[in-house]
Amino acid sequence: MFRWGVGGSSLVLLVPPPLLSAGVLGSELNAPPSPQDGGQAPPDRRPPRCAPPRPRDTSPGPGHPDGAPGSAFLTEPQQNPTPRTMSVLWLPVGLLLSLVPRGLPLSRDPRGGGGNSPGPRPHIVFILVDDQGFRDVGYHGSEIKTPTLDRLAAQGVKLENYYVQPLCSPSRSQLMTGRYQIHTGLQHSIIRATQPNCLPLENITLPQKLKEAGYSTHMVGKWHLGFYKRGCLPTKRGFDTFFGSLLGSGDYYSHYKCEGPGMCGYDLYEGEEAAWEQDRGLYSTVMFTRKAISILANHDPRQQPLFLYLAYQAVHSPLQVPARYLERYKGIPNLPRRKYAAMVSCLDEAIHNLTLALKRYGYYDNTVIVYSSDNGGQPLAGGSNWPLRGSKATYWEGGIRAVGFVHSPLLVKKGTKCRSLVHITDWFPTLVTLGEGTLDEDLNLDGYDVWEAISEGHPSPRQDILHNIDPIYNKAKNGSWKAGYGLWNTAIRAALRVGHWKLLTGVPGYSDWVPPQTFSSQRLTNRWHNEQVRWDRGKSIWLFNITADPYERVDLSQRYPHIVKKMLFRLAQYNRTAVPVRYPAKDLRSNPQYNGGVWGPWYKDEQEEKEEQERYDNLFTNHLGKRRWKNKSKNRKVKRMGERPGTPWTVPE
Ligand SMILES: [Ca+2]
Repeated sequence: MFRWGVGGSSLVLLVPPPLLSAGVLGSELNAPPSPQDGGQAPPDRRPPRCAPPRPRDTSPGPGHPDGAPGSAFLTEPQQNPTPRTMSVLWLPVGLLLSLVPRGLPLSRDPRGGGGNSPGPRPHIVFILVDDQGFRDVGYHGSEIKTPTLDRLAAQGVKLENYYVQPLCSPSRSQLMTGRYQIHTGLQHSIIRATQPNCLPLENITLPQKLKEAGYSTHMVGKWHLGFYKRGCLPTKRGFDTFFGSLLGSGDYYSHYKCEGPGMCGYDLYEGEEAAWEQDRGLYSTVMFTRKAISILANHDPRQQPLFLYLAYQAVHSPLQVPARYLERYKGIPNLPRRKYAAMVSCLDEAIHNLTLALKRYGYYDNTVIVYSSDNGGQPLAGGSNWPLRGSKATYWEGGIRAVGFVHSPLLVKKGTKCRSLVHITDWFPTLVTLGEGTLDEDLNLDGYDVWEAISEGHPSPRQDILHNIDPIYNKAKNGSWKAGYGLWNTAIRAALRVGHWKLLTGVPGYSDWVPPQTFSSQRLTNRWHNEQVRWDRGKSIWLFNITADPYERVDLSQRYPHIVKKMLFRLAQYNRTAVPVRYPAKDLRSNPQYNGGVWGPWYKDEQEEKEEQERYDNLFTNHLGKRRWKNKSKNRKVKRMGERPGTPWTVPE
């Protein structure tokens, strides 16, 4: 048993039992039992409602007695070409027409179906929650009560093979662009308040595409995609209106955010100006919900489709919550967990109110609600990803496998679970297509249109996910080119999913399983106490069959080296498409004291921007390229790749 102190309390670290037979995921995943691959999950005899597509040559089968993937790994990874648009209506036309309020404009027909498929374009409400752990929703077996989320998910489609990125800015950048981080330059960490950095302007955003398609676009809540110049602000990136914080994770009541000693400022905006008049001590979950409801009330749903991006500050630390929500959780002895649970309950109530408003103001029948966490929970701040491994900021499942569901009267198959791979980049093409916007090839999307997979249970077009390649995290002491068979330097932090398989290299992050912290109300058996925490000392490469072993307990990298090699080769292929990392040094001019006490743009003219761009272009060092040239491997392909342009460049921290 291992213990550490958390806020004066004691957090007990245990290893989960071998694939809980009655655990959270035991009934959620339809994993083929494969004892060799760590799979001991009970077989799920129910027919999958949204069965995962059989990956090309990647699933165990007669041709591959070891479950070895085949030629799919040798295929050049491509940025997703123009995703498919919907080929069928998701509701019978008659029923759709019955939902059309009088006066609603008819849709354009982007499907090339002759232009005779009238129907209202749906309103889209995207709810992004900050740091909600995989287990922190009622329907995943949590002690936290979330009746609204449970009901909305149960009546919609639960995404039970859904992935995001392990941190705030990375997930938000991929949601906004539909592109992997290696293709935007934001592959390293978050965008910090003091950095002259933001989502690069050459990327077209989701609200820009929906606005172009005729939507009224509104953002409420946390941005966290940079603000050093005005061109980075949400209202310059496609949103008609913005009310919220540029950073998030500030005080829930005062809306002040400190980035360090002497670096504090107000962080609440209306449009492009500080919303001082809102500084009334309102709890942000309540304040953002009221604002969202106000937007709904002041828009005519019959005249124009609406896109509302509601990005709550909750349930990220600091752990602050109105006292009345704490009353419900007196039985949770761990204080951070108790506060966190109360914050989730407040959020659940907020979404109940939002749903009521959607109905009251005439949106609901023609609305698609997407609910998603932005990354895994942080156990030190009350979150729980149990029984998944790892936590927020790691590439273990606990960092990237997220709570997510879609709720909408427009879904064809309601009350189902989608077990197809879905990734946060998929919302861009999915929602733009739903909104009948255009998806040009030059968008170079990594996401796929997954609407038919979600709504109708069709196979998903997504076969793999590049979780990330972070060339700045390149010093795993056990990593080497040798460990990567000369194909990849395993000192570099990277993670890739292909079909059932997941490969990790470098240092994936905190690697333990953190159990629920409510021992007084849980029946835990002593057998959990007898297992050893796996520290994975000396390793720099792991392979898991996630379908059979979702808790990443059995590393198969030694057993299946041929699969490892194929996945390493694929990582190297992805790496060739990467752009330089944008991670500039701190700029002290960002201090709010120079900006009227507010976090906000500090670049004042174009000359400054030009100089910054030149610094970015000229000063970065190509660490990866140098390492490749030092590599003694005889693999000619690797040497050729080192010569090619597009190798990630890194900037010293
Ligand atoms: Ca987050």
